[in-house]
Parts: sequence; structure tokens; C-alpha cells
Amino acid sequence: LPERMNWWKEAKFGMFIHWGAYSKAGGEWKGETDHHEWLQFTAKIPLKEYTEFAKTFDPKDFDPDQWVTIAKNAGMKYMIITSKHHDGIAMFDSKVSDHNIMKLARLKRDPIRQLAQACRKQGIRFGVYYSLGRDWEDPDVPTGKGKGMSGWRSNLIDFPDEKNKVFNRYFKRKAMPQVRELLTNYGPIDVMWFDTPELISPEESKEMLEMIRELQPNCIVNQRVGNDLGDYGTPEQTIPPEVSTSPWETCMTLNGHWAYNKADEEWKSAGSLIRNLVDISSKGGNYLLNVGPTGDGVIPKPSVERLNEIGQWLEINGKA
Ligand code: FUL
Repeated sequence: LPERMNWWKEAKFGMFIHWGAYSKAGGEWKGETDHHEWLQFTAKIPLKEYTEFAKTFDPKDFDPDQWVTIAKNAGMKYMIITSKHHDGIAMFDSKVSDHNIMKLARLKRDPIRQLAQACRKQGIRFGVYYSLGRDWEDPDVPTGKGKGMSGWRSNLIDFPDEKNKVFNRYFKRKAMPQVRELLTNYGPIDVMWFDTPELISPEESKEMLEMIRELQPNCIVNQRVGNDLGDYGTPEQTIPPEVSTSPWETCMTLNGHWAYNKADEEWKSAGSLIRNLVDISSKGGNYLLNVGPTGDGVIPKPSVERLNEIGQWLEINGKA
């Protein structure tokens, strides 16, 4: 394994955070309660209306130090937060695109900066999620129909003209420069956690990876950078049946949603989460367990309770 992965292999347990404008809805839109981070898409909200909604995002109770303390108390060693989900809204002060939460919601604090600082202060590694192949604000991200089930999930409401979409224009205009911002303005980024590579070409994946290696050679990159590149695999919501020596990380929700959903009370028990952690680490993997803070910026109590229980168990039984 490359040396940059040493801490990650030892870490085994991390916190995933899905947090954005959508969190404010808590999954509810016009009486329907099963929405989540895909709100703009699943509720078929036109870009203009979704943008207006994003302006009301007001994380008044956001306490980055507390989030990091919750992770630490759970025995987690790293944190990965959504810096841009499929809605295309950067959760940081981006000069590349005005479709960023600071500008839209007039935030005084940059959430990514604050979390990066809080993590460093408390000795937790920090990484960011970035939706690579889906962006519902950008006119150039095609559906990729015919490339399998996942290819059709683009914004056809505002940008119905598929023929004129050129992925590389979006890639050059937004994805590359925003990742550059993330890797330039926030100190060490320990992990770049990409999502939905989909239509990205081998050349583009390579270009992205080369830029990252140049800017921050110690940054670990997941394989969703596309085209079999990247440092580790990311089984989603599943635990592989066998031991694997090539690096992997299972990401998983605490209930049935990634983003905050106020109607979802199907919480996994602390016991089953601990068994997952043991199962995963016995097979050589990492466990990236997700929380979905509210729009106000609070990690829901049932999540905190479970994470504390895991931490207590680890305290007693987790020593090698
Ligand atoms: C998926 C996304 O579509 C989900 O919204 C979530 O972020 C999950 C971790 O990855 O591909």
C-alpha cells in the first residue's frame, strides 16, 4: 500500500456527514416525506425554486467542535463531509461558482473551513465528498442514457436539451477548479471522496487524479474518481462476504437515509452497528458511518446516542 494510506488502514472507523440545503426540508416537500439529499431531483423542483429554497438555509446551531467531539467519542478517527452533493451547491466559499451556500444563504462562516479546523484541533483526519458526475445546476451534465441504470439521473427539468451537453465543459469549468479550491484553501485534505463518476472519461479521471497528487500527494482518493483509478473501493450499504486485502470502506446509514429525514425512525441498534464494525474490520475494511445533521446544524439525538454506545464499547473492547 502507498504510505499515504497508513493512517487510514489503522483508522478503521470514520464519520460520514450528509449536510446541505436539502437538510432543511428534513425530507419533506409538499406533504411527501421520503425525500433526502436528492430533494431537487425527487421532488422535481425547478432550479430557480430550489435556489430560492437554498437561500433560507440557516445553520444557527452548527457547532463544528461539537460534531468532531461526537465523532471522537464514538471512536471515529476521520470525517468526510459533503462539500458538494448532486444539487451542485458548494458547501464552501467557492470563487468558481456562485451556486455556493455561503453566497446563497449569506453565511458568515465557511462550514468546510470550520470543520477542517475543528478536526485538526481535535486530532481527527478530514476529508470531503464531492459529487463528480452529477450536478443539477450545471447545464452541461448529460444523462448518459444507455449507460446503465444510474446514467439517467440528471437535471432534465431546466436543461432538457441533452444533445448539447458536453460533460468536459462542466468538468473544466466547475469540477476541476472546485476540487483545486478544496485542495488549496483548507489545509491538508486527507481524503477526496468522489461520488457518481458515471460519464467521466478515463482521461478526465486521470487528469483529476494527477491534479490531486500534485496539489496534495498525501490525499487519499476513493475509486469513485472513476475508471478504476483511485486508492480504495467503496461498497455502499453492504459488507462484502469475504476478507479482502485490497483497501475498501463500507459506507452506511444509521437509519434509512443519508441526509436528515425527520420521518425516518428506523434506527439501527447500537449492537448491530458494533457487529458491523467488527465484521468489517475483521475482513480488512473500514467503516464509514453516516450522520445527517438537521438544517439548523444539529446531529440528531438518536444518532448521537448510538455513536456514544459504540464509543463506550470500543473503550472497553477495542484495544488491540
Ligand atoms: C450515492 C449518492 O447518490 C447518495 O445520495 C449518497 O451520497 C451515497 C453515499 O452515494 O451514490
